[in-house]
Amino acid sequence: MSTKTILVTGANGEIGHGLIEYLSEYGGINIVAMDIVSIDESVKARCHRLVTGDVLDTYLLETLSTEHNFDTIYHLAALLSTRAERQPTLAHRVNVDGTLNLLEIAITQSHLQGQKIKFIYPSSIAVYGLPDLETKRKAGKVKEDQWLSPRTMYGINKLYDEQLGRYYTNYYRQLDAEPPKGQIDFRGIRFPGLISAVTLPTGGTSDFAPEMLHMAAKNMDYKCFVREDTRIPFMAMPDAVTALLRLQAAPYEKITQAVYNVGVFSPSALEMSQILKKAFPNNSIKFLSDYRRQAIIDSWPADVDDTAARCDWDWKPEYTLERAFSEYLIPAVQKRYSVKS
Ligand code: AKB
Repeated sequence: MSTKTILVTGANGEIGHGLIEYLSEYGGINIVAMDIVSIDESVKARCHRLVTGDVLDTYLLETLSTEHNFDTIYHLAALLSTRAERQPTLAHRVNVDGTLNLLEIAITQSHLQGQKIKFIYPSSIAVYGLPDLETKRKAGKVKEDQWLSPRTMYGINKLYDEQLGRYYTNYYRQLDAEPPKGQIDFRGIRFPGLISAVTLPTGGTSDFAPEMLHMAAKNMDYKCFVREDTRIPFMAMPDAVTALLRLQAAPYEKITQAVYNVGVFSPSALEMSQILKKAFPNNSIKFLSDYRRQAIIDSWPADVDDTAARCDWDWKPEYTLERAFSEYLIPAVQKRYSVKS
């Protein structure tokens, strides 16, 4: 079996941790892990090479591209929605210019190797923008082409990046005498909020759910920044990683769209707190809505329609709400923080 080299940007982030753990167990893969901060010890040992650097550093990216033949690029680096609202121009640079830089590296790689380079991209439910709660309630499971008027810088960046991916896959330099066709195979997933037992996200707006879990496990009270009736879709981290790997592995002819919804469960914030209360009865969870962050969450759909992912590449989550909490999240955080319930 020939060894493949894979570039992972944002390797030290939440998805990066989970993805690298799985990839390193496959065998036959050299992982080049890049992040702006130095990479955690638990991830380091699993990688072929560690690169501390910025996706805006084109010199660094070009150097990497001369030193490795990348088969696939997982471009995970991004500023999430809450952080992006605080630093919108920085977010635009990292989320959009950074993605453009990586797409250019993928093009260079495909010239060098004479083959298509897979570009796997985590987009987000933040690309959706529902105008009010009544519309959100009526919209139900939102399809990929509905309600695409995001109200956050992050959502706008993600939506535009999806379009860049489509452009680089289908229309790149279309006016050249001999347009170079099909050099990039861009595939994106619009992730819901993600909940991991191992890491805590930073700078997201769906963070209330993982924060609630980790605070409960640490036996600490939590002030949840959204209303009790708040509802957006979520997914357990192992399913998010499986989705990326499954999309990456799907035959080219099966892929019918640049980006896919994947959803699993959509409990309200109150329902989630009740599940946690049963496992961790000693701490309190209070709901003190921050109206600005609430407005962002309210503009995201209550659920998504993931029929296309199910049909095209057999997407099937393993962790339903019940299994996610009882078999993965709660036991893993109990172990992590050694809390006896
Ligand atoms: C965020 O809250 O910004 C992210 C997301 C939903 O993409 N977790």
